[in-house]
Amino acid sequence: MDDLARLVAEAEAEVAGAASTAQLARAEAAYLGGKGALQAQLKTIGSLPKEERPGFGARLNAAKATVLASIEARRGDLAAAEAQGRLAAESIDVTLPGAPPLLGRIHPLTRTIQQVKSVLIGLGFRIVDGPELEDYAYNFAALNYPEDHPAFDEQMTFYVDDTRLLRTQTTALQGRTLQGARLPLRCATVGRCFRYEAVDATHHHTFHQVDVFMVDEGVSMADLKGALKQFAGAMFGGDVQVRFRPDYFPFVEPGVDYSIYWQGRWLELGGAGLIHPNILESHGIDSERYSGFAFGLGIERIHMIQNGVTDLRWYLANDLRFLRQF
Ligand code: FA5
Repeated sequence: MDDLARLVAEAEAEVAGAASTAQLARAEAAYLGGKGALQAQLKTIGSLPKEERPGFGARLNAAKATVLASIEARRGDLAAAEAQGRLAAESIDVTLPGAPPLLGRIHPLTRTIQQVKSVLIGLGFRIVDGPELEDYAYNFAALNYPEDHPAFDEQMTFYVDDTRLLRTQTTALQGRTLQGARLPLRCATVGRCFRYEAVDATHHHTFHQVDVFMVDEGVSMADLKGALKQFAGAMFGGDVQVRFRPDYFPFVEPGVDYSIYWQGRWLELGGAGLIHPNILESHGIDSERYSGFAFGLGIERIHMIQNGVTDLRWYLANDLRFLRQF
């Protein structure tokens, strides 16, 4: 076997043994490429006697054509097999059960807030928002808190600097709303409050309140009781009785805490009363002519009563086992 025949045999063996189109491409370069073994044979022509040169050229061309034909045939087979492999790897079994997308849901407190707002709007109150980072003045001073009164200690406060704090009660919005207000006025606000408290099953450092107040001529405790009865009835359902007991808040006179009779028991809900005349007067409202009521309560407390939740810490825990129940 001469050099040419040996090269063709070698090339064909390599082509037949190529396991992939990439390996085949390497074999093609090794024999037919510019620096390939068969191409190199061209350079030997010069060393041959003149009469042998045409014959050798023809045999070299035939050898290259033979190897090229083998490569093309092998490439066809390998490419088909590789395409088949890709299809198999990427195939999807359409009969498998689908993976259900994880659906989010509205947080129970958000839903309670939505319900509270919609009930209050139905009762004719306008929903107003106030800042969580509140001026000391609105949270305490404008609400008739006497300087150095023990009431300050009742609402342990996160102070941010000398004049600002994290509001301890949504009642803080009252002063902002009464400023330059046109009467009559019926407002409500819902939002987060913060207190520097020991956390337990009924107290958190972060919680939510709703505050409701109205100012008009001749507003009385009877109006307050009526509004509370309507509100509680809409929130809890059924015929709800409301009970007042005297309590002290600097911003109401008289001040009460109120309970509702619901499903056979008395439940304490929050604080209420008639807006203190000092507050009305400080906003230029004639307290001989106008009066107002205010009540406030915890949003968590509402959801706990509605759903029999016994520990308020769950609302901030973000535990899906709890949240998925609502
Ligand atoms: C007040 O905050 C008054 N601003 C309520 C008020 C408004 C009285 C208008 C008169 C007129 P009190 O501190 O009791 O009152 O809080 C009211 C409600 O907020 C409580 O009944 C409770 O449901 C909720 N609350 C208070 N502190 C916390 C706390 N640390 N964690 C969770 N809920 C709380």
